[in-house]
Amino acid sequence: MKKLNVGMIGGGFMGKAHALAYAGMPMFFWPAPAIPHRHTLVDVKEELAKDAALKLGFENYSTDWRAVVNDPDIDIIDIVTPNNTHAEIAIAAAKAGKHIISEKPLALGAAEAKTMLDAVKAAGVKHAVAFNYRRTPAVALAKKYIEEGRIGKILSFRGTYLQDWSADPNSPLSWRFQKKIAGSGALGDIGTHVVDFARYLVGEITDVNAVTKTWIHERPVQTGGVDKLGTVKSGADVPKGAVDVDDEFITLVKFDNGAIGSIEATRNAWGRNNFLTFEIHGEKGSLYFNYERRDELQVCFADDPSDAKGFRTVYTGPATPYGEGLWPIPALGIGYGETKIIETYDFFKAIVEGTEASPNFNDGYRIEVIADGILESAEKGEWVSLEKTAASVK
Ligand code: NAI
Ligand code: SOE
Repeated sequence: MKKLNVGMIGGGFMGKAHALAYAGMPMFFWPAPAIPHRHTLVDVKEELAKDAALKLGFENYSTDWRAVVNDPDIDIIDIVTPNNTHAEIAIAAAKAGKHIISEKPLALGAAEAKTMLDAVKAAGVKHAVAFNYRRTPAVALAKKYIEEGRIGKILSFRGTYLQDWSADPNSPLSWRFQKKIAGSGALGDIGTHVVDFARYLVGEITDVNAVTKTWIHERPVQTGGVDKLGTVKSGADVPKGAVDVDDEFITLVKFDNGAIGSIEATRNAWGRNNFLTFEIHGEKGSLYFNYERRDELQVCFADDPSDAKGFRTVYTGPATPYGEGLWPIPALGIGYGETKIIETYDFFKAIVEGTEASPNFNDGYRIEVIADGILESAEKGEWVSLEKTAASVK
């Protein structure tokens, strides 16, 4: 069976998730399209790279991503580093003829994302952006129902992504609060996952009207190289650094097919952990999903008998999307790891079969256009047409 050698750049939180997926993919989806070989892991310091390679099962380690990108033995470059590094690594990898999967958000903004899209198109390599939540079987089931016309023409989409890991002002100044590294705040970090749902399930977004807020303007500076998100609280005596991104945004949206909706995200919602949800209303029914109960899709069909009409729960399992590879009976439990395993399976299939991966850098670019539009709208206090935003990207 064909083997594809992976060079993974970054050995943090997402490094772990992607490494798990490389190990697990053939165990779930057999015969696998190709066997992922964890060839080389790169991180910024030798001790980080060596430790992560050992922990995550990579054969080699390096501190030089350029050398790995240009290594003729490497087939795939996997970018799991902070957002400000995605473009430089992806463009070099495309020039070296490597297939690329990049974590989200694709870039710091639409202009940078466009340079990445142009590079992969020119090189003719396969490219994917890691919006893995759409790989949750219940989300893929919602897509199937929509495509089958089970809820009819879509009228509206309401999407949220609410977390609380940074609601405490003493949680550290992660790179996620620094514009030069993250690009934006809750918008790029978690809001883009909801935008991906909206585009995947409903269609292209054409107009936005948004507000953004920064609630906590400074946070304790972290010591040590490894990002701790909200997990380590600091005392009052720790030096503070400025937050220059949004903590929260809410936007109205219009879709090109006439549907309307709203999208919101915050990391300051006490009690909400990974409250990634959507509710979709169509002319013939409604669908509701909440990632915190990710084995379930809530459905209501207008033609259900009137004495039994109302939301009911469909549990995902062997009969629902990706069920053939997952667990043998419904509701055994889908986890974050399985979404990454499915993402890897789909990406490897695209490479081996020569098809377009999805979501890919074009989707990543469009999502950056929408994110830029949201920031512009919040600043101007008015509706923004995304065609104009896209047209202004050189
Ligand atoms: P992290 O901070 O935990 O890990 C990043 C790693 O990259 C660190 O080990 C760091 O030392 C390393 N690194 C930084 N610059 C580097 C360079 N130039 N060369 C080599 N290594 C470098 O960050 P995390 O949480 O893993 O995030 C990485 C990316 O994944 C981000 O773009 C983030 O938005 C995305 N992400 C996506 C998630 C999803 O659900 N799809 C979940 C969490 C993060
Ligand atoms: C932090 O908000 C984070 O790790 C995001 O970066 C991820 O994209 C999300 O999936 C989980 O939360």
